[in-house]
Amino acid sequence: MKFRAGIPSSEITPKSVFLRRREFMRDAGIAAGSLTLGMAGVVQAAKKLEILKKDPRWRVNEDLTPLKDVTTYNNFYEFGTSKEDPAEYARTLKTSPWTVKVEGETGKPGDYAIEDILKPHAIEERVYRFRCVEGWSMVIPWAGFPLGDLLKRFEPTSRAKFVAFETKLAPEEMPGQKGYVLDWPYREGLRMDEAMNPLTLLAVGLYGEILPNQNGAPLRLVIPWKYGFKSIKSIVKIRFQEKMPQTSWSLAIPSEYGFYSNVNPEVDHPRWSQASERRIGEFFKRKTLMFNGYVNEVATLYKSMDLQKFY
Ligand SMILES: Nc1nc2c(c(=O)[nH]1)N[C@H]1C(S)=C(S)[C@@H](COP(=O)(O)O)O[C@H]1N2
Ligand SMILES: [Mo]
Repeated sequence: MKFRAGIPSSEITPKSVFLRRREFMRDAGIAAGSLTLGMAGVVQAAKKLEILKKDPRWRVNEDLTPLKDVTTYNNFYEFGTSKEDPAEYARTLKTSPWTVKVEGETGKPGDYAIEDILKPHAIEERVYRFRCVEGWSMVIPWAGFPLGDLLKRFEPTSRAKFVAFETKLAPEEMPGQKGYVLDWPYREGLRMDEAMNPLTLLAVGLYGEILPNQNGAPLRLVIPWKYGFKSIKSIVKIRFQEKMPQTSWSLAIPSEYGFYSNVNPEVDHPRWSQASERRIGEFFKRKTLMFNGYVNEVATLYKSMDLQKFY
């Protein structure tokens, strides 16, 4: 079944769906920061996304975290290390034009314009739990499509065991990159089977709108069974490789952040417990769920692994 944000499919003709997708394609290529209205105050115009699918299978039945919190309480160290920094500073990130380099063990290496990346994919809305390693969590209605659907198009070779991702490197646009907080650019990676898992989302929006810069425009991962830092923002590179990729946080502090980083209430962070979390907007803590509640979807990926060791 297809839905346009809140409107049943019976009310939209295939043609209007097509036209609105074209509109999205155009809009998605426009930097949120360039859609400014007014003068000094810089008001960002929200850009509506065409949501074509809302499958109940991918929708957590819990209260959504308010849009305001999702877009003003962020981690995006390229713009500073405090939660308020990204909302305040991320407008300087230029998201158009945007090119993604695809390289390594792939039959289709090259530089792909974001329009070409997005073209064949229907945008769906998925409501996922999102758990930061620091102990807070949210419930966010993302808009995007399964990462695996994109990766298949690049025809990974049999040697592609992992896939690595990089965020844009542009210190003039991302002032945090002028300082050494992490070894820039921000890097992340997944094992191929994790990347192909249908839960793994490539997001282009949230709350029915194009991603605000602070949430990782124009393209970011959302891997809901892993701690938030795996969900890399503003992606410009995808590399298929045989070796396990280096990742920013495990490079920075290997004893605290591993490659897998699956949400696991039984494996504590060396400096704090991971058994519970604070859902943004709630007063009492709640218990953290194994794989953030996605056991049915992902437990088989790790069935023969010692999760204390492969944290
Ligand atoms: N490039 C980049 N991606 C990043 C980060 C970052 O600092 N830089 N922070 C990560 C962390 S720690 C979290 S919790 C999530 C936060 O995503 P949100 O701000 O959209 O909630 O983004 C992740 N992706
Ligand atoms: Mo995080």
